[in-house]
Amino acid sequence: MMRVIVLLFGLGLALAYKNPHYAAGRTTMVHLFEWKWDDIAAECERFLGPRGFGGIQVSPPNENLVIWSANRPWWERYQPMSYRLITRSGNEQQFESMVRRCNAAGVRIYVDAIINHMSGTWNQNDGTGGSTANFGEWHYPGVPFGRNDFNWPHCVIQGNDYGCCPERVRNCELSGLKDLNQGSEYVRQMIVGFMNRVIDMGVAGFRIDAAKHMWPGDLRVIYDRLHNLNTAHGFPSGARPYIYQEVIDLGGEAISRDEYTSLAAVTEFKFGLELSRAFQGGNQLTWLTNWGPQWGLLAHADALTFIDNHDNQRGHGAGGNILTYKNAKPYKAAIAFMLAHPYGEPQLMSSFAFTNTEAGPPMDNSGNIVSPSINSDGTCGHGWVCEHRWRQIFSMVDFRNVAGSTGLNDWWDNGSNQIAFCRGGQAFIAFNNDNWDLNQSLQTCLPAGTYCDVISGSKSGNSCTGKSVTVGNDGRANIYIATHELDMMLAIHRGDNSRL
Ligand code: QV4
Ligand code: CA
Repeated sequence: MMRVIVLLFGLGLALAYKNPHYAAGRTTMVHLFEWKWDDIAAECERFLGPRGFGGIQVSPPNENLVIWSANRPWWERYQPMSYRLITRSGNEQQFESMVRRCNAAGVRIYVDAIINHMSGTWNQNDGTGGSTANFGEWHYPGVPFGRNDFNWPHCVIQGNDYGCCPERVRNCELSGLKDLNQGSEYVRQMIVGFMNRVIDMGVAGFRIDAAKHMWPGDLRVIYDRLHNLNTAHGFPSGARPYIYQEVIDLGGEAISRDEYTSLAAVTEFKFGLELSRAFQGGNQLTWLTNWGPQWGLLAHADALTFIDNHDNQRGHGAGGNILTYKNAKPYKAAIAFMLAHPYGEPQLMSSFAFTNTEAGPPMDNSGNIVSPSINSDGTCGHGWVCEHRWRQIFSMVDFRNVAGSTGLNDWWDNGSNQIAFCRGGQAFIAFNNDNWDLNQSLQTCLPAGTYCDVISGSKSGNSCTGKSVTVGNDGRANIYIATHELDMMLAIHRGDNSRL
């Protein structure tokens, strides 16, 4: 009996960390990589809120090492100097104001928490908030941390450690980054203090960077000491933060993602890898008929899903041929499939353009980040890609919101690369990745009427700027997707933005 109660309690706690606590009717988050807090607040009010986005993962908000010797790369933000909220994205007031303004617009904020380590050793030791460090002494006065707060004996993770040796993966340094000992009571207090400070400011949860490199037992203690979400920001009382742990597990390593699913959600890296392969023709779309755990993916409730992230879009972290904004046609299709399919908790990537994989965000000569500009057609300039503002992508966020909690039904395929399916009686999508046209009468599960395809265009008054689809009394419609078209999918749904 006691054991059953303990088990149920443990299960309840784990589920508690797997709810993103989006505002009603919202389903999707976007990573606004390297954006400034003031720009994010404006984006919540002018675009993300009105367009139905659920949340934003922001870049690490705590003070990091300034690395001019590598021309201020994006990865300097993964080298903490303290837990003060001051970075190139903004200071504490700006962070707090962003969280308040985004929550007011119905958009939640998730913090990228770097709690495995501090910085590496460099010849410059200035933090973005003015803190210094004595690397040789493992001394970070901005926290403060000293020698006793790190793992000993000193060691650095080697490639083959991942195959054999969990203790080394967790207690040695990840590429020279000084490895904190989360088993220490003092270290836990510093980490929990930082996380609770931003929870109290109104954030809804965390990405746990490098979770594979920390002991699950230590993480459990840290998570269980976190405050409930702040009800003054619209969260229900007793709500636990949403936590998704970065564990790259493509198989074959000593540490598995399954060691972390009892704690909270986990990033599912196989998801983007498999969809990238399929939409580039390396696997037939027909096989997606049983997409989800049968493909070796995590259970639905455990999975934070995405096509690309800030690492693998530039060849850091997990390997594989990942689709990005640079390969737009299959990328948009893979994103559309992710957002149309009920499996997983989806996250979009919003990038700055790059050729050099180390390069930081658009910046001026002093290293200040340059804000994105917004063009008259709604796209971004000044070096920002803003995938979340691409019509084919933000329209699918709306599609997912409309589909809600419905399941998948009326799957159709042609045995190769043409597929279609419904989400309850709410929404319909078709894909054509064959090199011949799709021209077929298909069941859409929608009420009779005329609908605008939200991929090739949008609704404008009483007409469509792109294709229109006529659904008959039997729910069927003729679906046409030619190979020469800009996009390989067509999507229609109930609700104002598609139905004429
Ligand atoms: C260099 C040498 C080391 C030497 C060290 C001396 O390579 O041998 O010991 O100097 O100080 C950078 C540099 C790296 C440098 C290191 C230490 O690339 O050359 O070491 O800093 O200063 C990002 C980047 C890393 C970067 C790091 C810190 O991807 O290249 O390292 O930021 O700036 C695994 C993990 C997974 C991880 C992934 C990248 O399991 O957890 O690798 N992913 C997350 C983040 C990622 C981030 C980190 C973890 C670290 O998503 O963006 O790494 O916080 O798969
Ligand atoms: Ca560690």
